[in-house]
Amino acid sequence: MMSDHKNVENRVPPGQTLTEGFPVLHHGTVPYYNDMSKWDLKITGEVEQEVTLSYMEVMNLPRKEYKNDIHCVTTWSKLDNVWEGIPVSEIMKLIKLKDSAKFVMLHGEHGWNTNLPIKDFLSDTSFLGLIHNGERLTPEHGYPLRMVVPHLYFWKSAKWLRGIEFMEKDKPGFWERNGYHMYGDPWKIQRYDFD
Ligand SMILES: Nc1nc2c(c(=O)[nH]1)N[C@H]1C(S)=C(S)[C@@H](COP(=O)(O)O)O[C@H]1N2
Ligand SMILES: [Mo]
Repeated sequence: MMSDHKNVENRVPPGQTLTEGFPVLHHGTVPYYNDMSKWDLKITGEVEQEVTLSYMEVMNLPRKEYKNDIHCVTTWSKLDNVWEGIPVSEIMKLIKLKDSAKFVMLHGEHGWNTNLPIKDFLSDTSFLGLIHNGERLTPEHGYPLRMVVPHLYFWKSAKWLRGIEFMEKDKPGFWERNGYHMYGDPWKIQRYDFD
């Protein structure tokens, strides 16, 4: 996929450098699954009724195509990603939120997590990604399911997504507890908690 070179300058946030590759970045080990009957996606917290979706239930949810640019806090940006993913609105159809739900904690495999305001989670540019540039997510990039929140630094895009927890109050996730910004807007260069 070619970049739209005419507009590249206004698509790259300050301090970022373009990459054509797709770097792999995470804490801990890559999960390899051989039995998807043990995999599920849990929707918990400030909801009327918590929901657990099986792998097949998730795979059968409606999908859409998305195109976006992603910006990693370690300063690489990758333009023109094409994804197939599940709109957040499809997840929201399965639950009834309580009025108290104001923030979301995304839970990856092995307890890794990241927090964001509910408004950013519900943005119609946010989705649960399954396919990137025509290929099923590799284990390194989050197979079978990863969150994608392209308007925030890419660490908010939890790989190996296993849980969506709605919260009343904001709480720091893994990198947020380790000095990173609670919000992480690449256009405001919100890399660290003091930014
Ligand atoms: N579960 C999980 N998701 C994660 C991470 C992680 O350590 N664990 N790292 C985040 C960070 S810091 C980045 S930059 C992106 C990297 O995604 P990529 O490896 O697909 O480029 O994943 C994010 N999602
Ligand atoms: Mo990152």
